[in-house]
Amino acid sequence: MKKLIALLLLCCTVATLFAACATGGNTSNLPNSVHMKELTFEPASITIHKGEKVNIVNDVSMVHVVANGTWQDNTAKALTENGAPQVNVQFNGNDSQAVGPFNTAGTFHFYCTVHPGMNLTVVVK
Ligand SMILES: [Cu+2]
Repeated sequence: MKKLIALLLLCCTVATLFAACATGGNTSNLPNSVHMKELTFEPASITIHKGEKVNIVNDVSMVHVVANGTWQDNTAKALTENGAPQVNVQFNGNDSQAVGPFNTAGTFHFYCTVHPGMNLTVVVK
């Protein structure tokens, strides 16, 4: 009987540790996640609710710099859009950061300043 209780306790401890690890470092499955590949955001457009953030997950071992603006053809255009949070975030590879919160409804444009054509649209409802 004592052995059984000890075994149960061990199982509980392991399960608790596992759960803590699963929720600790990995943010790739949070709601409102946008993934960055080599040259693209996936999805390239995301719709969220007012007050929410966008969790940007860099799936590759590359530097990306996400800021307010857009690529038009191969020309980088910095933008200041009313109601958009100011974003200028560097990713160094296989990392993630949340941007926002987005407190104003509207359509906002972000780009990776490093990679031509790498655009992200955030629609806030
Ligand atoms: Cu990039």
